Amino acid sequence: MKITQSHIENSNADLKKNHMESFDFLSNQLSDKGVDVNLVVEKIKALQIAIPSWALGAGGTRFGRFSGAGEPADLIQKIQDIGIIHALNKSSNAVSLHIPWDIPQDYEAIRQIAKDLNINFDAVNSNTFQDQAGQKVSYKYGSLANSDKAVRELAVEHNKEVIKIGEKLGSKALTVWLADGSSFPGQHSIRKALANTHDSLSSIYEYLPSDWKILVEYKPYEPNFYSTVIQDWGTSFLLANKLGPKAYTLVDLGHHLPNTNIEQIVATLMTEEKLGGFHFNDSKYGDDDLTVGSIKPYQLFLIFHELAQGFAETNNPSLSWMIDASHNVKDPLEDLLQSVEAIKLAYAQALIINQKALEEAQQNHDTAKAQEILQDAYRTDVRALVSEASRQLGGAISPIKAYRKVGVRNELIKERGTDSKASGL
Ligand code: LRH
Ligand code: MN
Repeated sequence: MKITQSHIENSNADLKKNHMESFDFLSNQLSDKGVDVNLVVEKIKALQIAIPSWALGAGGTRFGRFSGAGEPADLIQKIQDIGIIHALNKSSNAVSLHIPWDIPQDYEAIRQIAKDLNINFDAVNSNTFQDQAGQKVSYKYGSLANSDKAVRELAVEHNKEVIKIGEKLGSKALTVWLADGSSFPGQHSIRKALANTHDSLSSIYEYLPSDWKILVEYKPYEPNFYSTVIQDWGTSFLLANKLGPKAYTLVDLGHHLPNTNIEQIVATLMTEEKLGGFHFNDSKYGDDDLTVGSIKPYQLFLIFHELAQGFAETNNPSLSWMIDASHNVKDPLEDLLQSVEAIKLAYAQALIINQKALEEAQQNHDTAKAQEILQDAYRTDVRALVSEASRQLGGAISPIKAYRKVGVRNELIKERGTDSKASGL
């Protein structure tokens, strides 16, 4: 099924009057505070978030998976689903593929469908955390870090294959996340594992096309539960620096130990111009891969505060903005629509912060005033700004209301049946 302009107009017709009143009221309030509302709306319109190809079906845990209905059964249907999301919110014009879960069978067909739906190809993800059928050696004890040279070589070859696939689709970045580590003290040499990883990444780096980036994703634990070779931002940053100018750190919001100050990590990486991108999600405990902004919206706001300032005051290059989520109970497309909305809301709140007044308060060590300035922006209901940005781009004032009004899931079930199952996590 495809979202048509009349689908959008039907949904917007119900909401337009209230929306324009809210937008006008908010615009006047913000203009009185010296905010350039048009500039803020333009910046929100320019923000595009890539959708993960592995999160368009129901996710699961080791305790089970409750399959959804009308799931995309192949890559073409996945790109069609991302086309539905992008048609509704005009802010999801890219897909991030995971290989081998989503190897294109017909490149020309995939490129054509993506082009028709205005979908680009963001970073491609390698996978050396699962053994493939017929694989000669196993990744059970690691891949790029493995003490066994043959395993490391296989993992390096896989990453080169992933780059080749990405090149055929127009992608310009490779994301490497390693499950490599140990679950018991003494299981492997922590220093040798890190040295092997650097060695292997160097071989991949040499193979990287000149206009590509390699995004090094870190994670403190799972599936290994004692040590993970690339466990934190410092290790990723260390490797990215050793590899060279095309290597950057990727921040997955769920990959931090409790109470980690993620916005400080973002600020530090931007100072070093080594922030490469994000895997947005939210979590209460571990790598829960929940809807963005569903658990810690204030943290997301503080991260976008650092991003907005970082882009104004550092030369950190443009980022790969991507979601990485898993949907155990929600409709995957609704979950992704809510995540993109939450990201745009946090960005809008960050863009209306009175930076000048904040710097003055910081200079005067007026901590209470600084908090007042920050939370004035956070406590401003900016939903009308985000809706207006979508409306001006020809999207839905409320993407999730439009999704339900059109009855997208029922249409997909009519087309695909209830048993089609999406590959991925
Ligand atoms: C690891 C991770 C990584 C992906 C996977 C799907 O937890 O965040 O980004 O490869 O999820
Ligand atoms: Mn991730």
